[in-house]
Amino acid sequence: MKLTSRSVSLVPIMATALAAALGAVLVVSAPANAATTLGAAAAQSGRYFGTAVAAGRLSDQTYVNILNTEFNMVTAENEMKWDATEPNRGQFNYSGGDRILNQAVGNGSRVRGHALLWHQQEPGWARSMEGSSLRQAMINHVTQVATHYRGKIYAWDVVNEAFADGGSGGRRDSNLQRTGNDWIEAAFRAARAADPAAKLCYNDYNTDGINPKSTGIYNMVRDFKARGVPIDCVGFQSHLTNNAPSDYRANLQRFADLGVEVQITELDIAGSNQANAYRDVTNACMAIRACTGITVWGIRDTDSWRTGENPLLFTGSGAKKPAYNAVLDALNAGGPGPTTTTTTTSNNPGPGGCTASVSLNQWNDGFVASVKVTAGSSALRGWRVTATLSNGTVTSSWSSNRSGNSGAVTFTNVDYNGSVPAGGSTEFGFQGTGSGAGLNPSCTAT
Ligand code: G2I
Repeated sequence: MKLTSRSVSLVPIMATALAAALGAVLVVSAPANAATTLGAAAAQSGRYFGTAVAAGRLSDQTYVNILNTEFNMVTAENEMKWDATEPNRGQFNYSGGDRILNQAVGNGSRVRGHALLWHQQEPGWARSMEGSSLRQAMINHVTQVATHYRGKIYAWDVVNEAFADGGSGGRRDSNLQRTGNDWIEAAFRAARAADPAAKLCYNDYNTDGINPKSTGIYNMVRDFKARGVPIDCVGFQSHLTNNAPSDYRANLQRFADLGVEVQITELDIAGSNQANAYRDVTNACMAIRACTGITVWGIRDTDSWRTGENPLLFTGSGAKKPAYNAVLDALNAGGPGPTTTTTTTSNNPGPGGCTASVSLNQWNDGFVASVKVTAGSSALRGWRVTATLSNGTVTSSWSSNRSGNSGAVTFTNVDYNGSVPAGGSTEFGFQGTGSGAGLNPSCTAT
């Protein structure tokens, strides 16, 4: 049986509440019945543990046994990329991606989509394109693929590896980039429109510490948040050798502080310090509530793209390596992940009215709230949402004008999201310190 985050995530909360009620000091110790698989161990704190999967290996029994036992998130290693899904312009092929998705779903796992746009593994027809025709083809690709998988993907890597290595902190040159600097936000908006339920991530490598490249991405995410471009998560690939950078955790934390989830998306670690480095990376994720999960880039060393470097958790014959035990122990000892609650308040939803619902990510001393404003049976020309913070303070907000930062806080539309068609919706958000409990949003058409 798989543990679900819902069934287990209450345990630490109840323990904390009990300790608080008794005025006791909460002694944290390893759970008496530590989980024995990576997925179950991660689920104890509301997180996932995933792997990249290659469709061609799904007929290998050793591979499938480990996959089904240990992991509860799956990424298609190549099968959802542009060259695989749209080999000819306008002709889509989902066979490999569907095979991986169906296998995962049949096993109760969720799926990370990888990757809608990447300058590598563009199909030949797109590689030879530029300018506005490429922009059109690229947006069509995002729309078609995200629509095909609508409602089935936990998070999409919407754009992969768009930043340059080295000290510039800027974008990498590619035909995608040459269509205009706004290509990334255009892709995110198209993905959101096609699959509103999927979390939308930007994913890259060599971003594992605080460096010019990760800072360039940080600035982009901050700008997206400020302007209401829909981005929910940042993926840190973490293809490492020997050690994670010493500021690995601090780097994840600064992104989390922008109000996005952070995910470790393609972890593999070569070198003699492997087990320790895997432990450090896992501990870093466990220490950040907005770090929702870890994905390793393959199961056995022989499945790795890093041929001969043995960077994974299982040997070629499928035995658990010391790095496996290091990760399992760190997951079992892990701190709490995000608790997400969704509340909907429906007031005056009829003609001229609107409803507001809030999805709240709460951790010890802070929260991120995403609020969805939905129009009633007639279109909105403007809206106002009031939410109550009895024990928290708003530190920043996006896609809205705000008045106040505690008590009854009012948010109104900005110029680009005031018009909402009948039955349609738009989102804004805010983050703060303290508790976001009991926000109880109410919406009024203006
Ligand atoms: O390069 C490592 C990863 C870096 N981040 C993005 C990931 O998508 C990327 O994954 C790798 C896959 O692990 C490889 O399996 O992406 C490579 C492509 O750049 C994948 O390699 C390709 C080979 O280049 C092709 O020749 C081969 O047909 O794998 C294909 C399928 O086996």
